[in-house]
Amino acid sequence: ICLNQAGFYPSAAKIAVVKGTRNDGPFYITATNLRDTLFRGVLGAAKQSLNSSTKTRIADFSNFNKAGSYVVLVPGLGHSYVFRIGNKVHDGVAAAALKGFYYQRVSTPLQEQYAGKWHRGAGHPDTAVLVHPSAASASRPAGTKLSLPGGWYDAGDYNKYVVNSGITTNTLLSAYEDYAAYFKQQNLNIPESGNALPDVLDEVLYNLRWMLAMQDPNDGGVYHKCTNASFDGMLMPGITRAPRYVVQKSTAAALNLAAVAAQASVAFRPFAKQVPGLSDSCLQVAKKAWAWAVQNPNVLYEQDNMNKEFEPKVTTGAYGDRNLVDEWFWAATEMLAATGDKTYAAKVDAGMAAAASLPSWNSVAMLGMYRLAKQAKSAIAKQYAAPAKAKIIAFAESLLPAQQRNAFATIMGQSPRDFIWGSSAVAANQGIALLKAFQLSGDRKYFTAALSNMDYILGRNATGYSFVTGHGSKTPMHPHHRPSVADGITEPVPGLLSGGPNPGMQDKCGTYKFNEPETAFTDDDCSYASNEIAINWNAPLVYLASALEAIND
Ligand code: G3I
Ligand code: 9MR
Repeated sequence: ICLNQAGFYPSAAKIAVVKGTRNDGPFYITATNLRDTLFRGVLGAAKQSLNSSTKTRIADFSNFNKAGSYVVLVPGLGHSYVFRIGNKVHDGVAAAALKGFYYQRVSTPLQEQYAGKWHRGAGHPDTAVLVHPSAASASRPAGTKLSLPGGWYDAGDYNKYVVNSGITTNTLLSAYEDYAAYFKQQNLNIPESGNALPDVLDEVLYNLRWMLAMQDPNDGGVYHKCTNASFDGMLMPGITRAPRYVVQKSTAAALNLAAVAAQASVAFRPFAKQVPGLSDSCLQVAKKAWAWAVQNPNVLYEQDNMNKEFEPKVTTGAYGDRNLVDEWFWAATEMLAATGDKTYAAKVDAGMAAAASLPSWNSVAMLGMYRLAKQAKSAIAKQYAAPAKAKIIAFAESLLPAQQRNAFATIMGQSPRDFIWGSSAVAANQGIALLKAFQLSGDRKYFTAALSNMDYILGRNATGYSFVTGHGSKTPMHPHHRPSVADGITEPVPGLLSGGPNPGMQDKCGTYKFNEPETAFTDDDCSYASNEIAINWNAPLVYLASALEAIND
């Protein structure tokens, strides 16, 4: 019996899914003593999943809305985990997902008063990062030492990638822009809690300062990543002393930094007292990165080619996007919003024709649509708001019909193609698109649909896992996350979103029990393809959970 293991808002749709079709009679909502029956329903018709051989029946108890803790009981089968009905059922997940970023901080010790039993020493200092031969320039020859401390570890590995930091930081800043009041009252118990910045901006700042430093001030170009030559072993951060490098500059990195720095210049502008000069520096950096990209419009990061030419070979994550049309578009929308300058309009025009699609690290056009639909202060930007809004709503609308056919009654899983590396983030990003449509249209059906994907992430899925570490009754205990593997603590670092089912199973881990799209998941630390964690997956979880809380409030 699969359900959202955190719970349900009193007025929301409430669905549990019974796997298998043998039971077809009544089901009950009982108190946690399994005796006091509070609601009786009848299981729905058998459904064949679109994404595996699984068959299900749906237990719909939406009409039951009394606050409390309960289980779903199916005679002859058993009962579900305990769940709650109440307001704020996702408040804890929202905070934990954002706190997850604190645990990913690279160059700072995590003190016990903030990190609890997961306290640890500082990770990589990154104060003497070497310029890799692929990145050598006249002013910074190979071997030059750069100071690039801070930022978040990308994932279960210990490297820092500008491209993936881009969408991540954008998503967190957008969450703040869209639901500022919610974030202003949030206390994450991080070292900066209690200062005049909302915690979400303090956390973003920790990464932003590193991103800004990835620009070469001599020419405005941006190094693609700050990395070890090869992945560190499964050890605590700060233990290994392998040299760190910046590799070649890339257009994708320049455009990601331009977009994020432009967005940050707007977001931090009201906080001139707390972070003097930051907004202006961000805009300077953004303009210089853009100018570099204009001069170098299609410098791809092709790691294999780079390794044919330069030593040492670099074998860490590539984030090697080959199509930059969407990066140009996104960066142009942020530059336009931050400056109102019509020089950026040409690239916006060029990107407007594309159909809206789900955002991911290598497909960011939708981030530009979100920007255009929202922030239109200047006359030149205003003209794009209506078409962008129409595209976002059309995209959200296209997600809706599959929920009826879906054996788990979620938006996630409208087709097997939803189950890619990091599928949990597909669910979360669909949720964001739906909430954007809700914000733009006021139509509650999009909110309801987004909530179904929160249900997916927290347990109403074919694996039965809540994919957020530490949040739910059945959660990943062995994520591919170096600190969680190496720290000797039973529970993994909390608030991290596991990648989720991925039939690609590229890790060739031996413990997958199932291999169909929605079941190809194994809670094993060898499984980086289904059970790693990553900042670009956690960020949409932060957005989704926080927005649901803010809207339901
Ligand atoms: O773009 C193609 C698409 O055209 C094709 O239809 C599809 C079919 O499989 O594949 C698509 O490429 C995939 C690509 O992601 C883009 O989605 C690859 O198969 C897939 O292997 C690739 O996975 C990426 C993975 O790194 C391996 O490169 C993940 O998106 C990405 O999240 C993951 O990121 C890693 C970093 O490299 C290192 N740090 C950890 C992080 C998370 O695991
Ligand atoms: O730990 C790495 C993980 O963060 C990446 O997502 C993954 C794919 O690039 O690679 C992992 O590292 C593995 C490497 O690719 C192959 N040897 C085993 C490494 C992990 O144990």
